[in-house]
Formats: sequence, structure tokens, C-alpha cells
Amino acid sequence: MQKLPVRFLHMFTTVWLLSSVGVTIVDGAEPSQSGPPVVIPIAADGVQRATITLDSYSYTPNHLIVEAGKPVELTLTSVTTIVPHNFIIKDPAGSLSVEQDVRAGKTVTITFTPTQRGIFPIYCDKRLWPTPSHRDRGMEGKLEVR
Ligand SMILES: [Cu+2]
Repeated sequence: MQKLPVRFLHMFTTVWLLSSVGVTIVDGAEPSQSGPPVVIPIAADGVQRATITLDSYSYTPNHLIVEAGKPVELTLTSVTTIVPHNFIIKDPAGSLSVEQDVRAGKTVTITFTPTQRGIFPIYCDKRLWPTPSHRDRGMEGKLEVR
């Protein structure tokens, strides 16, 4: 019985600290949803160009279809006012590794050429401890290379 009040006090302090910095831990992880697949058009110069909107916590569109062996140019536009995000594509086998920070309200353009066919995860790994990562909140998608 001696330790109980201390634990409650600790819990209270933790909740208070989180509240004081405006963090909400109640909403937790939302189920991630895959939007409609978008076939990125190939421009006359052979580049596959698309614009992706980054928000908290989503990419729009988030299911991208591209052709292997042709360059992909993505314009990443953040519409947040405070929250920084990033854009990561990883092939676990190593054929593709993209990682780009996108600060609040900024637009960044990235270029890469996928070489392997497959479906690769896109996600944001930003996280404000101890809340779930942005990916866990639904900020993810996929790159489908055909
Ligand atoms: Cu993010």
C-alpha cells in the first residue's frame, strides 16, 4: 500500500507533462488506408512526375504506380503549419532507398530511378515521444513498380 500513491502521483505527473505540451495520447493509431492507385504519367522527356501532398498524417495520393528503369520525380508539398514530416521509400532488398525531410509548409523535389519491380513501403518515421510514429497514425503508402 505504501507504493501505490507514489505510482498514482507519477501517472498524474506524466499526464500533466503531456497535457502541458499539447500532446494527446488518446487517439493513438488509426487504421491506415490505401487510397486509389495512381499511375504516374511519363512526360515527353521520359520522366515520371507527380506531386504528393503531405499532411498530418497522410500522403495524397499514397498508392503510386511507376515503371521500372525510368526516372521518377516527386514534388513533395507539406501543408502543415508546425509538424515536420519525411518521405521514406525502402526496398528491404536494397534496390531502392529514398529518405527526404519535408519541413512544415515546404516543398521539396526528389528524383530516383526504381530498378526492381515490386511493391515498396512509403512512410514517415517522425515521432514525438511517447506518441505513436506518424506511420502508425496512418502516414504511409506504397510505391508499386511495374
Ligand atoms: Cu510525418
